[in-house]
Amino acid sequence: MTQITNHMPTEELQRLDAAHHMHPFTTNDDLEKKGARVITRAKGVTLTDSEGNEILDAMAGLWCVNIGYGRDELAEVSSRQMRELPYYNTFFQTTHVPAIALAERLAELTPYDLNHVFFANSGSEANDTNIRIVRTYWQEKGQPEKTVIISRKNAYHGSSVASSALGGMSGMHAQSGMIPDIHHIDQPNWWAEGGDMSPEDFGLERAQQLEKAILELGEHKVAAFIGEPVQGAGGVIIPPSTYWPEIQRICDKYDILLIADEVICGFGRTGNWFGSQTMGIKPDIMTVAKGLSSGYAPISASIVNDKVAAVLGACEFNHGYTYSGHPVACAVALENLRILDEEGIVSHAAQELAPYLKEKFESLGDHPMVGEVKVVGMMGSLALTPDKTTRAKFAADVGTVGFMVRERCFANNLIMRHVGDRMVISPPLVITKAEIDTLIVRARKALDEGYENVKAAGLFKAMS
Ligand code: PXG
Repeated sequence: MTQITNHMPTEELQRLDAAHHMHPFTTNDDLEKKGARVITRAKGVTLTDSEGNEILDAMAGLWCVNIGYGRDELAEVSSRQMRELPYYNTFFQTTHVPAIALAERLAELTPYDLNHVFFANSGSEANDTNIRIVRTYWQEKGQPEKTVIISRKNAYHGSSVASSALGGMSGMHAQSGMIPDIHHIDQPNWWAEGGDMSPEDFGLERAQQLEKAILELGEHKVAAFIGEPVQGAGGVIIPPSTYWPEIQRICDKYDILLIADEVICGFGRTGNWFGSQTMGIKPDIMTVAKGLSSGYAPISASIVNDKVAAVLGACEFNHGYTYSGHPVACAVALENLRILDEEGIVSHAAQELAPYLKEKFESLGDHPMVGEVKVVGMMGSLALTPDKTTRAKFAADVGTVGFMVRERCFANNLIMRHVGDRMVISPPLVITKAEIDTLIVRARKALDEGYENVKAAGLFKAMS
């Protein structure tokens, strides 16, 4: 058996990786030609790769390491918990202290009467749970025909077959098909789809598609609406101010359960503990994951309000995972929440860092290839365009230019993602102002170099 360590040559690690490890959202055969970057260590907001490069991680991993890398406290609680009780389940009338404590803490942290927590291990699993929760809720209320869940195109709710059907990513639908009774309306992406409308009128129009869909499908058939307060994987799409109030009005009017998918927005990302608070939403159900443990352990939850819990609690809920409420993951999450709160990380990010990040990130708006720049709390995006005034798309496949800029980010030791031709950031909430300055310097350099490459490839022109 080969002993594989951090000290092996990068090419050897890449060769073994390409030979045996299938990566998510990757053309795996390509890894044989160009190996994956091997990350070996991380501290604060900085990753180190096997070549010794120090990379500023402006994506907090995959939108999750809110607390930053390298917190010993989390390693210590997990080791303590593993020694004391490494595993026990929460099925069949058993429980344990870490699950009790985390559920109680989440009930306290979440707004309104979101007081009841069902644990899972990933955002996908929690959203699968939500599908079963809302359908069971209406069955138990004697309205079993209410099964349809309305979602949005370009939403991301996970990668399992059910949660990806709930999401609105056509590439995922193409590979696994749909599940019954999911309906998609258009997203509130004004930059790409707003045409000549004002953002406010456009926001209303997109929200009113929900009402149209309810009336078309039949009020008696619609169970719930799901949305990310701010779409993350869709490109950090911050909806116009008119959007969420209208969605809320429609859900209230037709008695439709409202699910806020807070997997990215939760735990300080948007300038409050939850994106629902930033956007003024009052959900019946919240999905949380990622920042719940800052990615140090896999854990997620569906958190439901008193109304939903009262109905669900009366029946046996035929649902659960071996690792629902895993004691080690719960202990890690609890410690993460303690640190986020007691060290004032969420409030400092909201009051001090977010305005600074906004000012600096917006300064990139003068770049010839940058159109809209949007920031909410500690997440932001910029739209690349060949023509700012007309918000034109490039005369190339969507994502070609975004990819070219992302390549230059990588080359400049900055992790900034592209979603199509939008560049997105979501740094750890512990980033310093000096590190934000470094982020901006590297982003501008990547944009400049990307721009030169785009022009050289003859792509700096608008689609006709
Ligand atoms: N909901 C939302 C809003 C998410 O962003 C999930 C659910 C699913 O969570 P899990 O833990 O099952 O992955 C997510 C996940 C990207 C990217 O490329 C985004 C996510 C995951 C992987 C990649 O932006 N979001």
